[in-house]
Amino acid sequence: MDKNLFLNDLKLLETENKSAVQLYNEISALAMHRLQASAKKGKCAHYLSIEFLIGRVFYNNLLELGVLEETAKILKKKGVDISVFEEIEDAALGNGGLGRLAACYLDSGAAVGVPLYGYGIRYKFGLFRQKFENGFQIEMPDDWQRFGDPWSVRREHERQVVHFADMDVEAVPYDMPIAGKRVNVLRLYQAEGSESAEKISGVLYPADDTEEGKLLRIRQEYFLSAAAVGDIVKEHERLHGDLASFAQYSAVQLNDTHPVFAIPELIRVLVKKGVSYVGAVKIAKETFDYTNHTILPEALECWDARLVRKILPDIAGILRALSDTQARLHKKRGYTRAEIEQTAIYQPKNQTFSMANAAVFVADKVNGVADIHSEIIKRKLFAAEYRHMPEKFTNVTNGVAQRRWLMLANPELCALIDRRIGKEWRQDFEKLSEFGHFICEQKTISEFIAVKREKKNQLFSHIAKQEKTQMNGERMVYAQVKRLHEYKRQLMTAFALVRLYRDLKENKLPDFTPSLFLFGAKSAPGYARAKGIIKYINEIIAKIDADDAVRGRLAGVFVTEYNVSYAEKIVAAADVSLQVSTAGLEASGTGNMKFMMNGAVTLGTMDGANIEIVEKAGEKNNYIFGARVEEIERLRAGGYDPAAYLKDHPEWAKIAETLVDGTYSDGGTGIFRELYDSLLVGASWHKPDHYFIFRDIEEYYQAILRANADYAQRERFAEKQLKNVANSAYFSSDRSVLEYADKIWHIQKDER
Ligand code: 26Q
Repeated sequence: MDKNLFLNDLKLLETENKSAVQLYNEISALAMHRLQASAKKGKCAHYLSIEFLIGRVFYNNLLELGVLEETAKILKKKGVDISVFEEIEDAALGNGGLGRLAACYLDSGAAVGVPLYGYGIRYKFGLFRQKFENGFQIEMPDDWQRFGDPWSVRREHERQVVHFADMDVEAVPYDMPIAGKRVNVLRLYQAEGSESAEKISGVLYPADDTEEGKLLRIRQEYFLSAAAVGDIVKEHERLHGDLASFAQYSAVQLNDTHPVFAIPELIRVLVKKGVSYVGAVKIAKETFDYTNHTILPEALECWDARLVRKILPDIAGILRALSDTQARLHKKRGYTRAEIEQTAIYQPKNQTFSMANAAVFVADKVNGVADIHSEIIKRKLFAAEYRHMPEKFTNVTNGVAQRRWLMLANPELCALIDRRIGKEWRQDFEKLSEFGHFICEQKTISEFIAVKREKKNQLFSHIAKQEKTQMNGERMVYAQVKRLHEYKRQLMTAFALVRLYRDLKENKLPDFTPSLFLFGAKSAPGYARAKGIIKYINEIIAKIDADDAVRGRLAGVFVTEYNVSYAEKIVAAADVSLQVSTAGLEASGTGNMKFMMNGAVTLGTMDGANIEIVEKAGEKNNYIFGARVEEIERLRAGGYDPAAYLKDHPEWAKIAETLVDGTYSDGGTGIFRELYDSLLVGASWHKPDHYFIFRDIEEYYQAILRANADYAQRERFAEKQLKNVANSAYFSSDRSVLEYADKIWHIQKDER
């Protein structure tokens, strides 16, 4: 883009008497007008994802275009503060890590010059907006388009028809340019044509507890897959003609199993165009790669074959054929009968299609998202495939876009880094490590402490506005912000908070540094226990807040409507990043990286990317506690008994009792009792304390206290924090995307 053309347009823009929304739309349009997608040369990668958690694009795009500062200046001259656009909502077409990762990867692909194209669904409603009523989560629809969608272009003439047995659906693409060294495109499809067609792009993850819900989910997944495959094939034919060369020009990354219908769909399309079935399978095998993001059994998709057959008979047929092909091949390769059963795409026992097995069978490369996770995949989840085809498996540790998560989120810290090492690191993030030479300097330390104070003040004034809670800047800030899930163990933090409250009240912690525990999380609407945990935390916070004797030393805030923009403020302000999942269960985590970059120490378990964070920044600069994955596996196999731990630690037993002894009220819903039972009796199909809270809680509490005591020596603590900043370069998604390009897609980046 020619920056000057844009800036000239901007200078001519009339701003008087225009609302923020109007200006937002007009300025965005000026930038869009000057943006043109880069030409496709050579091989391209396509990233298929059911979620894209883009967040606010306005500032990010201007930053990527290199005009953010100038724009702010020009607007200021016209009397407009650029921060007015913060009132425009984020596009939350995703719910967590997997969707945010997709957004960071697109950002990085463009920034480093890798031709990487996103394909997703343009949901009418994003992830619900959250409110609390009496401490309970309330969900409201997120009509994100009400401010307009100036960063997308509807491509009317590139619409396609997606066929289901009972209806045809129009897939209309909306293109969002992703600017950087090159301009890539995120193409989101909207379903049109009839009322039932429109439902397909209605909401993210519709409830699937009924047959109708399951069918809708299958329709969504196929809709995305078919539209993307149709588009990629058409583009290939336009640019290269011959389908035999398809895989030479296209890599398709399956972001978890949701877009796995793209596999049978590509085979279907190729066969229809005259390629043999065997030839089509071969092309598919060279085209697809698969990233796994979770090992939780309940998240591994298995679709009822009957349902797939009902609305997608051809696709069901191809999946069956593929499963037969697979069985023959595996037999030939010497898989045992048990291995053949485990890896089978079609599972005859329950008549389902295992989408993960389809992905693993066809994918050229299968990767996990952090070292430990990739090892678990090889050792456990896909052990049989790994035994026979070890070369298929690889790791790419996740990363995050430093442009959003450091440069936009924390310009104050960036300015400090600039003052020490110049500005080059902004283009070449690895250079950030040079900052390491300066972090023991008194001057750097005091400036860093001032930056943290400033970021806390900014966060606290935002919190004051949003949550009507006052806070001052002289507090240590512990933060746990992420999706609400039992394995992430927000409940364990809640117990620790109750303990802190009690110990402070009984004056057992005379030297405790005043602290804030910050929570942010949305619970899936149908996930009762997760919602119970939110209510429990809100009850605890309310009790502390009402207690004059403790309030000054301990506070909690559960922010409402936690989203990408809130996260930007929280990661910049926090001192301690709480990453306390049961070892082995958090595939990677990416919030942990965002906090690290901004100078929070990690207080967490040896899980996901925490391990690599600690490896880079040093264990002594972070706070590691809890059972390692080997111990968890032993406990799981050998009859873990939470009651035994509680016998040794009666104080924790008493705290667990607060779920049922009337200390906190669940408003008569019975959900606290259900949580209590899940820990001590076992509930649903799980054994008691399935996530090993009582194994880890005492160590967790001690780690919280250790960090708190260390913080009293503010400058020593700041050094630890700075060590984390200086060693965070590895966690840039620029590095991740280049690894994908190199190891998995075999794509060159643009050399310009
Ligand atoms: C599956 C079946 C039925 C219904 C829903 C799902 C489902 C939906 C969403 C399964 C998984 C997800 C999302 C998973 C996710 O966000 N995983 C996170 O991915 C991040 C990026 O790799 C990691 O950093 C996190 O550790 C991982 O939890």
